[in-house]
Amino acid sequence: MTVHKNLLTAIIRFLLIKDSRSFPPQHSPHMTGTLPPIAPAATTGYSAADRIFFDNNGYLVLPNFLAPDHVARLVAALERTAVRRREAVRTNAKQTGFTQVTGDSTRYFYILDDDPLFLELLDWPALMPYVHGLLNAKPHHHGSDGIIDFGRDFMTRHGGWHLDGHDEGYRGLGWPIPHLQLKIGYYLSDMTQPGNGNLLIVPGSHKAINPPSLADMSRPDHMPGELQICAPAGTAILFHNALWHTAAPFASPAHGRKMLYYAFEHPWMVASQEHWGYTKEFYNQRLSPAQRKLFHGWVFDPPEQRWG
Ligand SMILES: O=C(O)CCC(=O)C(=O)O
Repeated sequence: MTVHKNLLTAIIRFLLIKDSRSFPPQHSPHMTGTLPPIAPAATTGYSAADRIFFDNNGYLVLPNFLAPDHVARLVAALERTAVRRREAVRTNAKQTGFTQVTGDSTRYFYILDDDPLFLELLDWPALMPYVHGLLNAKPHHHGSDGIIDFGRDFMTRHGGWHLDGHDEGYRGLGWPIPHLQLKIGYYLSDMTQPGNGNLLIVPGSHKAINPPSLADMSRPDHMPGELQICAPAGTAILFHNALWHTAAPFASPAHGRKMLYYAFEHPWMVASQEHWGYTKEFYNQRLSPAQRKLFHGWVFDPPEQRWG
């Protein structure tokens, strides 16, 4: 009992001692962001249920997100641009970003100035509530790419599992890896069956402490817990940078896919250096006021002095 009493007195005395150290004056903390709002489903399509699903699983699938006629116009733009980009590769001409040519297949990066439809999709009104709600109320654009793949060009490809982001997926930041990028994949061809280069993910893996083994990552029969996303053309798939993902193998040389990817990040990140490849005219003249906000103010001439 005496021991307890002494201990209690010591604790009280300790709490009453005034701290004699001097600290520099502290400014009250300035909030540069707020928790994402949860928009009412009735007005935006984005709901609290979407948020919870994304938090727990690291992805969200929105089937038939783009209308069929919109998909058809995007496919035409994707094909037109592939022809132009392949020609730029062949002639070593300057292009924004870069283009990967594999046989007849083409994947090209930083596509916003390749076709007005690609720019229009950047801040597609139905998408932005998801970006605001899942990532940041003042998002910035991170990157974009277009894909036309023919199975015959990739029959020996497997593996490719990765996280998105610098330094092997921001892994140096520790666990859980923060949500720094939101990627959106748009299916533009029918991917209702597996084996079409569908997006292959491991649900919930954005919270995983341990990376898969190198052997698992290169297995042609894939990763424990994987999910191949089978969905129609027009589907949008949103996913967290720390979700393990890759493209599924093609079931036959006759299979194939057409896709677009867009990515967003926080406004205090610096985007990709490829953004400097867009022309001054693109930044100054082709972006709508809302689209300008998706880039840092310093890319404009004159620079816009603003935060976010
Ligand atoms: O090729 C694919 O569909 C996978 C895309 C991907 O891994 C990525 O954009 O980070």
